[in-house]
Amino acid sequence: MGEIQNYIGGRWVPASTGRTFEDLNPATGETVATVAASSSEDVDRAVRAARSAFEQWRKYPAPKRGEILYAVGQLLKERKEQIARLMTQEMGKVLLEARGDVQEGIDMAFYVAGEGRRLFGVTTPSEMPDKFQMAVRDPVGVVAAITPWNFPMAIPTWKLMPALVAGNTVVFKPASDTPATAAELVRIFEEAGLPEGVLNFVTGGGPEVGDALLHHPDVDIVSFTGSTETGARVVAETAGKNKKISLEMGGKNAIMVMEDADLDLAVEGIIWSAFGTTGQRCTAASRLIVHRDVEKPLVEKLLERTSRLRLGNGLDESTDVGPVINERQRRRIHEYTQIGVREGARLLVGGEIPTGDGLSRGYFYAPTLFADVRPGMRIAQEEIFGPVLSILSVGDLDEAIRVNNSTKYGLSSSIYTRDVNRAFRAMRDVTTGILYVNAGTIGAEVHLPFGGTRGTGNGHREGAVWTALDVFTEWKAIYVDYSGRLQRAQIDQFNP
Ligand code: UN1
Repeated sequence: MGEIQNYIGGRWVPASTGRTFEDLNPATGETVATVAASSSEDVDRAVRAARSAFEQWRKYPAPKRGEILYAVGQLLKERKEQIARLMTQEMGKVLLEARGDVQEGIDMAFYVAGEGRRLFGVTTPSEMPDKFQMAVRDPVGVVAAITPWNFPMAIPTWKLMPALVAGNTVVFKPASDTPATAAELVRIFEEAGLPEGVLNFVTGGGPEVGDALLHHPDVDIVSFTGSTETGARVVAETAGKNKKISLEMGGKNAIMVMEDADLDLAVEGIIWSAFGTTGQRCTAASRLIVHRDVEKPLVEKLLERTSRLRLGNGLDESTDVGPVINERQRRRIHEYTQIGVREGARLLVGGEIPTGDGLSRGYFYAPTLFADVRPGMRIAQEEIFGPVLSILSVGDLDEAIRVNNSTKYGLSSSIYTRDVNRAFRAMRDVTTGILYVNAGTIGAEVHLPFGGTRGTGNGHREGAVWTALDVFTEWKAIYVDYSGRLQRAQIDQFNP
């Protein structure tokens, strides 16, 4: 069992409160680590450290900033297995997926490292003679990175790495359910030679640490991934404070299966997207929109596969589905399945807290399928964030797309069809930020834009560095007049 402290100005220090909280293993209830329970005082110190490091860091040559990220990538690669095991212990996802989560961090590190030698700006000709002009990206200042527990490595790297390569400094607040993986990442940055104060790490609750970051006058950017409720709070608390806000929130992602689809292929994608990570991805499939001609055979296959899924501790390589993150989330999931039953959906399997061997001490929930779900039902509209799939049937592609697009979220969708015309129609008409053809709703790669429309976000995208940089930089337009005389734009006429 370890102890996790804050990392401020290049030093590991306990919380100013002297208090700690426990990081628990959701599969066993055992303590993984004790963690600093910080307050606004710790946040203030961290923000000051970040602010004073900014002046030097913004002038540190960008290719050299990128080289530090490259070293981070190498260290992550060396420690992949050890970090994955730690992640499974504190987060619960099965080892195979924990390795994937660390791999996503490695991919991000190597990808963004190269950005140190790009950070492209724009040049464009002037309307005047003897005048040069360009636009360059400037770092903004201090970034508050507030991250969720479902991807304890990947999501922090999506935020920290583009922010740092662009020359910002960072205060990183990890989710209180997964601070140990986050602390490993910070230690690796330290080992890789990141200068003091450039990355700071403060653990603790949302009301204490999160709110203090939102209110701090010296925080320039808040990059948040988490629940829609907390995202709304980020917006409310920062209103009128002139901070840049980037939000990545919920999803109600759907897989559409057309009557011409390869059903066996679709079943693989549905099981993986609905029950992988125990349904706790923002991109998890929580709706299946199926053409009624193939509903019966598809649902039979799904039922068969779902009832064979093995629940258990994610460290056991034979486990398919780990626990959910904590008791509060499990209660919420169970409330939703009861709502589904009350709304008149037909519970096909699951909907309960399982009682098998070795499951009693963890927060397990049985993979759940609901049929006869109508588009307006709460289980078809609200994010559940657990292993619950709602099945809706439709008569054609247009209806499938309409149902798909009709929720307040807009993150990920998928279509299974063998007809290229239908695939292209879906590509044109689906309004989510991510769309998969003949694959499930999960599996985004780091170098494409990640994010969603409507209530999923506020217009920003992570992942792809060029879109991430729109959050972490400001454009500066620069005009250089080398004519040696006054040239007045829009007024002086050019005479050849
Ligand atoms: C999330 O859904 O919370 O696309 C992040 C995926 C992963 C990242 C998911 N690469 O499923």
